[in-house]
Amino acid sequence: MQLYTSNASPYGRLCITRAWLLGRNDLQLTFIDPWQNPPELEAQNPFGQIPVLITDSGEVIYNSLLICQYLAPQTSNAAELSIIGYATALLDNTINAFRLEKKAGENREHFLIQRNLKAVARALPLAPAFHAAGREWPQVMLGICLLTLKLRYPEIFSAHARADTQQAVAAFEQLPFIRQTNPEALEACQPATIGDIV
Ligand SMILES: N[C@@H](CCC(=O)N[C@@H](CS)C(=O)NCC(=O)O)C(=O)O
Repeated sequence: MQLYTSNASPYGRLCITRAWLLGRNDLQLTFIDPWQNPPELEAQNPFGQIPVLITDSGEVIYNSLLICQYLAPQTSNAAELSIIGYATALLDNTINAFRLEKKAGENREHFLIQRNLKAVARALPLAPAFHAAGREWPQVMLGICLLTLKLRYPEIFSAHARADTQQAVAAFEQLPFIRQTNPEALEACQPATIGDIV
């Protein structure tokens, strides 16, 4: 199996972390910048986005949630889906704003950026309880999404996240598997497979 991803993509990081926690050491990693429109990526995903998983039988799956589900098929209960839904919306709102600001060069006052960031600010005090030591997937996913917000918009995170959330995220970002999957670590290491992330 092969995963197309990028060093900086939080969606790719979800898939890498999921595979790492599952011990899928043979999963091959190809790092690629989707914003350069690489033909190799567009040949696999005509929408030009990462992450993309190519299964051993040649099926192509794009969308991080579906890739994570494929890596470990399991039924989630309502409480778990509720956390996954919150984490997904938090990440999507964060990345939508960041993309408009940093990729499209829009002003922070752009109404769509404001809409996304106000939604994040409203949602943060209502975040599900987060436990840095938890290894259940909804908790790990929530941690990665909260950490992405903290990295992209630290002032919003510190102003609106509850104290317990901030403490747990601070502990989470020190965990080895989180340090090893941050953008700088991946860029430095360029792991060829999940097993190369040590
Ligand atoms: N909903 C998708 C979002 C994937 C996504 O937005 N990927 C970004 C990188 S973080 C990308 O490929 N951007 C290039 C583009 O949108 O053209 C998922 O969960 O996989």
